[in-house]
Amino acid sequence: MDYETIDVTVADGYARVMLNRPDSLNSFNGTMHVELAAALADIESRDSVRALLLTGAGRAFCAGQDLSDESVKSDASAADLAPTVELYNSHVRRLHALPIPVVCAVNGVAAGAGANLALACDFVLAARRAKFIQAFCKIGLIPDSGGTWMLPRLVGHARATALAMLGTPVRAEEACAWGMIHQVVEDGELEGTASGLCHHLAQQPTRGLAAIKRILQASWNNDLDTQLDLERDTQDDLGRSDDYREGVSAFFEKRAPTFRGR
Ligand code: T3D
Repeated sequence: MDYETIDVTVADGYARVMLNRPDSLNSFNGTMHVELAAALADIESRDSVRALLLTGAGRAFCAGQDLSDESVKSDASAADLAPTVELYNSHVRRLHALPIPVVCAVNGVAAGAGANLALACDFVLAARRAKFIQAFCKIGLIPDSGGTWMLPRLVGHARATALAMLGTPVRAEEACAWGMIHQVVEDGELEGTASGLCHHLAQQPTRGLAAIKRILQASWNNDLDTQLDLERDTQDDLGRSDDYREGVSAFFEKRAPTFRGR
């Protein structure tokens, strides 16, 4: 499919989605919202796509909402932001629920909803030059796109409060030390490292990885007993998968497994 504001390619078992409005730091206008939603739906519908890489074109990952877009411009009357926030909510819900691993390669600054879209991904890799900015407080807003849910879970309440209220940029290295992201990569190596990770993930037992994603998410709302029961049921289900049989056979045959994601 051809898009105007994003580039989408599918190869090597994974999809790569690049936000592509570099002149406005890949901020979201209405078209980009529609196109990202369509691309994610398309990716979700393809069994052959077993990982997703999300990144940005140019020097930024994403500066959040395009503040010059008609949909959010405030004039004398109040701006009606709920419809725009709902668009981000649908992206976050979809990334969170996609039954494949999602890798975000944060190639530069990630601000506002751009930062929180990145944090909604399963693996966040950031170029050393990248910064994460909860820019919302500078314009009188709260961190949206799941920010108020993810930040305290990732970095704890005290740091989440400071990030949200001060909007101070967090450098990639600091974000990694705080447990906000998975890895910092040298600027010129980000694309290669992220592609290598996606290539690896696309050859793994996809159903098993999807179950890991689901069960870790579920743990936030479960007590230990409930989670133990869920682990038992999930393992029981995965024990019937082709990939489990293949993994065990390969182990005893002392060869590399060929997982088909089933
Ligand atoms: O509002 C709602 O609908 C609710 C939903 C909210 C979701 C949100 O994401 S709210 C938060 C929106 N984002 C921001 O507030 C961030 C605004 N941008 C910045 O603070 C800075 O641009 C950055 C810290 C991200 C980067 O700074 P810097 O110095 O590297 O670049 P710059 O010079 O500020 O920006 C470069 C260009 O991109 C510039 O355009 P120009 O002057 O070259 O023509 C700038 O206006 C444009 N740009 C950057 N961010 C946005 C933007 N244009 C529109 N919207 C943006 N968000």
